[in-house]
Amino acid sequence: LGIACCVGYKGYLETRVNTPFDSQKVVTKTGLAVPEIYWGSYRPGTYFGLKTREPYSPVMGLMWYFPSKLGFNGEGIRHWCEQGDNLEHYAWSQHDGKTFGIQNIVDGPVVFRTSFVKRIGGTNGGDWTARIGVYPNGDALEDETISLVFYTAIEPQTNKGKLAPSTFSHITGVVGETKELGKFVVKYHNISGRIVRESYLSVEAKGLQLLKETIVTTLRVVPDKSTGTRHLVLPGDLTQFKEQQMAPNFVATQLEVTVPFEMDVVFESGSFIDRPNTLSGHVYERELLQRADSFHKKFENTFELKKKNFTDEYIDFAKIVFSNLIGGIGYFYGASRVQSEHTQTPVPYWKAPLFTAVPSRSFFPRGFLWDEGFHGLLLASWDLDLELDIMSHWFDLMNIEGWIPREEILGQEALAKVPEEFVTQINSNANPPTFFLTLRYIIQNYIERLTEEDRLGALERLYPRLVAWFDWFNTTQTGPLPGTYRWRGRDAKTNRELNPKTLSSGLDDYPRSSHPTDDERHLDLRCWIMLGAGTLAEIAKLLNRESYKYMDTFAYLFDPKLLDQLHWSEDLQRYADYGRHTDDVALKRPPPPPPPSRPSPQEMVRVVLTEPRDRLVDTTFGYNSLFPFFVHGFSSNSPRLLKMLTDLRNPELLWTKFGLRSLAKKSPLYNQRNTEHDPPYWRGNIWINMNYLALEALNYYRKLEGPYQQRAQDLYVELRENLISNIYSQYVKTGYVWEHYNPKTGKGQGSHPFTGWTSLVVLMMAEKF
Ligand code: 6A9
Repeated sequence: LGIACCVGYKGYLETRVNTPFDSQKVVTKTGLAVPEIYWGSYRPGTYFGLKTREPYSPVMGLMWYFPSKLGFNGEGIRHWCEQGDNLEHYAWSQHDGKTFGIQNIVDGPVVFRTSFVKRIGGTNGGDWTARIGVYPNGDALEDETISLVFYTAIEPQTNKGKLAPSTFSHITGVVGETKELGKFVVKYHNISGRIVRESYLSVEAKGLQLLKETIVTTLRVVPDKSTGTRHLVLPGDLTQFKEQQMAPNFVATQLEVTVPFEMDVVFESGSFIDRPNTLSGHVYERELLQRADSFHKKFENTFELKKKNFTDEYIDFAKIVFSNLIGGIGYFYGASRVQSEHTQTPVPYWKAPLFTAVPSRSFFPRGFLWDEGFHGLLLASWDLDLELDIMSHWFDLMNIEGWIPREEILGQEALAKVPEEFVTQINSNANPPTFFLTLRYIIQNYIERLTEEDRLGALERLYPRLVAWFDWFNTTQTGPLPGTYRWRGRDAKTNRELNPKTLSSGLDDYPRSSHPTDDERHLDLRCWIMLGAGTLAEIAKLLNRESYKYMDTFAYLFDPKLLDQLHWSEDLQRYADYGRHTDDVALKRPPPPPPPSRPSPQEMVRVVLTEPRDRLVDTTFGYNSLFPFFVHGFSSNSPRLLKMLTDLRNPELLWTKFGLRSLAKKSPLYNQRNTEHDPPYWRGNIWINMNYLALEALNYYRKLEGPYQQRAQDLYVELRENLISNIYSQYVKTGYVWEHYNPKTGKGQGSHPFTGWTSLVVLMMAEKF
C-alpha cells in the first residue's frame, strides 16, 4: 500500500507542472465568434503576413528579392524579419489593431508600402485585401527588376484544409478551403506597373518554418537566349509525381516586376455572397483613407499629442512606434516545453493559443510575460477589450500551481527562431508580475470603461487566477525571514559567470550577490509583491470580494521600518539586496594545460579574490535600488524620498542626458562582461521600461503635496525631456527604436526594431501613467 501510494504521489507531483489551472477559462469568445479580429497581421515575425485567430490557420505572406542579387542558398530573399537583412527601416505607420494597417519598408533601392483593409461579411470571418506597392527609393532603378512572392500555406493539422492554384484575371491565385473559413479564394490584381514575368509554385512544403527554403530549392534558372541573360522562375505544379498525387499545402505566386509597381491581393470568403463590390483599386483606396482618418482622430483623442504641442514630426514618430507595437500583435498556438523538479526531463505543456504583442519583430517575435504587462499600458489606452483579451490569454496559460511560463515559444515558426538551450521553461522561476501594473493603470485611468458589464465579466473570470498567481509568488518566491523574497533560478555552482544571472527578475545580468544562496533577499521582487498585493486588494474591492488579506499583506510590506531593517544600508544610505557577497571577483583565462596535451584556448572563468560574506550588496547602485521609489514606498515628507530624488539627479550615479542608466558608473560591475561571450546588458545601458517606472513615480510625487514636490516636478520635466528627445533623435538617425540606449552616447543598441516597452515613449509624451 505504501509503495502504491508513493508511486501515485510521485505521478501526481510530476504532472502538476503541465496541468492547467482548475477554473473556468478566461477567454470565452475567440475564433469566428469575434469576427472583427478574426483576420489580422498576426505573424509579427514576418515582414508582411496574415492569418486568423485559429490554432491552425492558413498563413499568407510576402517574400521578395532582387533577382540580380540573389545569393547562394537564397541569400537576399526577404521573408522573416531579420536584423541581418539590414533594412533601413520597417514599421507599421498606422494600425488600429482591428480593421487595417499601413506599413513602410525601406530596402536599399526600393520602398515598400504594404497595407491591408478588412471587410466583415458572411459567416466565415469576412474578406480582406492587401495592397503591395513597391516604389523607387530616390533615384529610379534602371532595368532592375524585383521579384515578389506572395503565398498561402496550411499545416497538416489544419481542419479540413485544402489548397490549389487557380488562375483568375491572368495571374495564378489560390482556391482553398478549411472548416472554419469554408471556401475561399486569393486573387491578384495588377493595379499599376509592369509584370515582366509570372510563375507559380504548388507543392507540399515540409513545414511552416521552411517556406523560404522551399522557394529557394524549387526556383529554376531559365536561360533567355535572345538576351543572353537568365531568369529565376517558380516551377509550377510539383504535386504530381508518377502516379502518386500529393496535396499541395503551399501555393506561391511570383511576379517579377519593374518599379514602381502596385498590386492588390484580394481574399474573398465564399460565404460572403452579398459583397457590394470587389475590395480593390479605388474602392480599396477609399476604404483605406477612411480608416486612416479615423485612426488619426482616435490617436489624438487617446494621447492628445497635438494638444500638448508636439510637432507633426514627433506625432508621426509616436504613431509609428505605437502602430508597430499594436501591429506586432501575434496569434500563436502550440505547447511550451516545461520542467519541474519532479520531472526527469522537460515535458510538453498543454497546447494552447496565445494572443500577445511581442518585444521585437526581428529578434524575439514571441510573447514574454513581463514585457507584456508593459505593452498592456499602451494597448489598454487604445482598446481596453483588446488588452483584456490579451491578458485573458496569458492567464489561461496558468498551471494548477499558479505559475505562468515566462517565455512563450509556441508553434513551428516561433520554435525555429530559438536556440535549443533557451526553450525549456522551469516552473520554479518567476518573472515580474507586471500585469498588476497593467491592471493598476486600467483602474486608475479607465475605471468607468472597466466597470461595464462584459468587462467586469472578464475580470470576474480572471480573479481566481490573479489570486492564484499572487499566492504563487507569495509562497514560492519567499525568503527565510518574514517579508523577504528571492528570485529562483540563479546558478550557484557556475564559475563561468562574473555574477550569476537572474533571468527570472527580467534584469538578467544586473549584479546581485556574488554567491547565490537560499538566504539572499531581492529588493525588486519584494517591491513587485507589494505592488501586486495593493492592486489585488483594489480589484477585490471592485468585485465585492474580501480584500483585507491583500490589504494586510500590502500594509505589512509597506512598513518603512521593516523595509529598512531588511534592505537599507546605513553606511551607504541606499537600498540594496542582501546576500553572500564579495565585490572582489574577476574573469581570468586559466593557464594552458601542460604539454603534451594540445593547448586549446580555454574559456575564461571567474576567480574570487576575497571570500564572500553575508552582507548588503550595497556597493551596487542601479535600477534595483530604485524599486521602493517605483512602488511609491515613501511618504511625502520622508527623508528617504529626498535622498532618492537627490541620487536620481546625480550624474555620477544614474543620471545621463538620455535617461537613467541601469547601473551607477561607480558600481563594481558597471559595464563589465558577464562571460567573455556576454557583453554587459543591464550593467549601464538605458532601458525604457525602468525609466517609465521612474517617470511614473516622479509624476506621483510631483502631485503629492509635500516638501519635495517641486524637486520631483523638476526632475520629472527634465527626465521626460531627455528620454523623449533621445529616443526620437535615434529613430530619426537610424530608422528604428531600440532595445536599450548607450549611457555615454545615447545610441540605440541591441535588438531593433524594439517596439516592445520602448514604445512606452508614447505614454511619456502623452503623460499617461
Ligand atoms: C534568446 C536568442 C535569434 C531580455 O524582451 C524580452 C526579454 C526581456 O524580457 C528581458 O527582460 N529580453 C531582457 O533582459 C530579450 C530576451 C531574448 C532571449 C532570446 C534567444 C534568439 O536568437
